[in-house]
Amino acid sequence: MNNKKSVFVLLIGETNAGKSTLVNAIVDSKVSIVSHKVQTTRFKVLGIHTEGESQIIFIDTPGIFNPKRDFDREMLNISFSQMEEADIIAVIVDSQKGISNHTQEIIKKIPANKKAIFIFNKVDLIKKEKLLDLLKQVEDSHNFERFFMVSALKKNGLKDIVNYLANNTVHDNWFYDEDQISDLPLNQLATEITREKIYKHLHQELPYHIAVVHDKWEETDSLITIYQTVFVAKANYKGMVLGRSGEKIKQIRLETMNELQKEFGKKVNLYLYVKVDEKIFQKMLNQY
Ligand SMILES: Nc1nc2c(ncn2[C@@H]2O[C@H](COP(=O)(O)OP(=O)(O)OP(=O)(O)O)[C@@H](O)[C@H]2O)c(=O)[nH]1
Ligand SMILES: [Mg+2]
Repeated sequence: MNNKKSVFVLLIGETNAGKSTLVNAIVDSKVSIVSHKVQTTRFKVLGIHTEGESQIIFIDTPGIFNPKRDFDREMLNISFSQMEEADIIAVIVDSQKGISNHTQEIIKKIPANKKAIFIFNKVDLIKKEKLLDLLKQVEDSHNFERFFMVSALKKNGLKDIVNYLANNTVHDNWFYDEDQISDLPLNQLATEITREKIYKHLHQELPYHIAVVHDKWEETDSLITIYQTVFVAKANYKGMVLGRSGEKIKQIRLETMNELQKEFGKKVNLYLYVKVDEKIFQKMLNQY
């Protein structure tokens, strides 16, 4: 095809707004993990959607949280510095939660001449009247090109976003192959899915003191064998991850294997080791 066009779109918004859910829904695959816990996304992930001549490259960022701790401040800086590089900025909010101070802060940081759109997500959870109210609150805050009201979870309204972006490309070439949906290496996708399952099964603060690291990948025609280490920051966390007689880690492993099998279209065997490492928080920061 000769008229290849593309655009880089930075998704930015508070943690839990549904950024990763939206990217996954548009590219129709899991490229970024999702959970109901805050700060699920830890590093930027690309979700690539190519349709006809247009390639839309979404940059899914770690959500903005209360930047009290260094870790959060670090993530916040990453997102803001990316605003300069993106072609279009998409601010996304959880409509049920409304327009918080954090969201106002995000809006203020958008460079004045940068094209931006606003996405009200989770409209499945609220009444229409409330949306008008929310719209009034942000209408005049930046010169937003368009406002979208969607449910990323139910995949409602996403086509409008895709159409708009496909019509607002800025580059005369593609940056990725037509069938590529992410820039995440498969071994990293695998550690991310393990992390997602750990988040799902553990309920305390614990998940933020965890890192999943890829150790080894072995592949034959019919089987992929993956070895990963789950690092926890304190000795007593190890017991929580393992669960009584190892029940919890067993379940985490099974669910991860099932999902990886679907993603890779091949049988997967996963080995998970749990290790204590007090400096894991520092190591996580070094991943960026
Ligand atoms: N009801 C409803 N829930 C949604 C919708 N979109 C996302 N969610 C849920 O909101 C939660 C957070 O979604 P994520 O996609 O992980 O949010 P995020 O903005 O990527 O969060 P961080 O990575 O922490 O910044 C998950 O439990 C999703 O299932 C939606 O349109 N409607
Ligand atoms: Mg996310």
